[in-house]
Amino acid sequence: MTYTPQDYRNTTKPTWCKGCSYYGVLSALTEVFASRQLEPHRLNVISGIGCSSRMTLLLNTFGLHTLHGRALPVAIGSRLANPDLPVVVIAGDGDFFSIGIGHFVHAARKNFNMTVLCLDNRMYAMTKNQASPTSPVGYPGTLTPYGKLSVPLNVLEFAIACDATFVSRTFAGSQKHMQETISRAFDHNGFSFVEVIAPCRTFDRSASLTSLLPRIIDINKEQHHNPSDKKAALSAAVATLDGDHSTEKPVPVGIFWESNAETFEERVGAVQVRKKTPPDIDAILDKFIL
Ligand SMILES: Cc1ncc(C[n+]2csc(CCOP(=O)(O)OP(=O)(O)O)c2C)c(N)n1
Ligand code: SF4
Ligand SMILES: [Mg+2]
Repeated sequence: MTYTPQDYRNTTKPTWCKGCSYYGVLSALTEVFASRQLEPHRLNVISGIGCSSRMTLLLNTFGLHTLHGRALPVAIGSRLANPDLPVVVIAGDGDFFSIGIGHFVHAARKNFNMTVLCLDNRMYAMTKNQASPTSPVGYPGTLTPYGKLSVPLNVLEFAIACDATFVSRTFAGSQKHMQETISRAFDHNGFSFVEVIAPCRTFDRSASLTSLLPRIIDINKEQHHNPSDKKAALSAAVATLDGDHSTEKPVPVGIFWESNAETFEERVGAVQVRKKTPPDIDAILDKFIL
């Protein structure tokens, strides 16, 4: 049997607003799955809570729509229980970088083999427009009537600093770039992070897919950025933070950083080979009895 992108979709109708950036992400994702001819039951797609996290409800794969901020620990559980099952984690900027930021640090640092897509609309959209860690200073969210007071988090710089082994950025208005980037992330053996610039059609009056498109530049093609150079990766990441969708500055996308390192699952496998007999749990527990 040959799988088409449609084979990864179930019959649930999306509840996203008309014109939402996330339709394009769904389409890119199912194209990538079809290009790899993966059987739908051999994929696990895990999300948190938010408009972005509704993605799992629309897919015909295994999936878990978990709690706000908790997609990564559930994904880690899935990887440890069955390392043969590829895991894709999808959530929003609020989910990953506000309530879930601690989980991001540990999952990246330990290099769990998973593809992590942050659909970044620079706000909490599902709860009707609050400032998120990636919103610019002054952002007029519903809980920041005088504008957001803190500076935005540069998620690419942060992911590189957390030792993620693949760090990239793409744009929901460019199907080709999105598919290429998600494919590369999916094939990478280790923690692969993709920030998808995906403006909210309903609440963000400063940007849209159409207004951002002419500002997109591909750092690998147009600036010959070499993703294996960590210093260059960090400075390219720093340069992405324009802080405001309404400026005229270029919006860089591409593969910023890629390196090879042993995954946590591989280390667990090596221990299991070395230590053929399981540990004596009773003996371990006895040590705690006074
Ligand atoms: C523990 C917990 N805290 C808060 C909420 C409320 N809540 C639901 S979605 C959301 C934010 C969504 O923003 P983001 O993750 O960026 O996704 P988006 O809707 O923008 O795609 C919040 C705060 C919740 N569901 N659970
Ligand atoms: S509120 Fe924004 S992010 Fe949520 S579905 Fe509508 S357009 Fe998409
Ligand atoms: Mg968001």
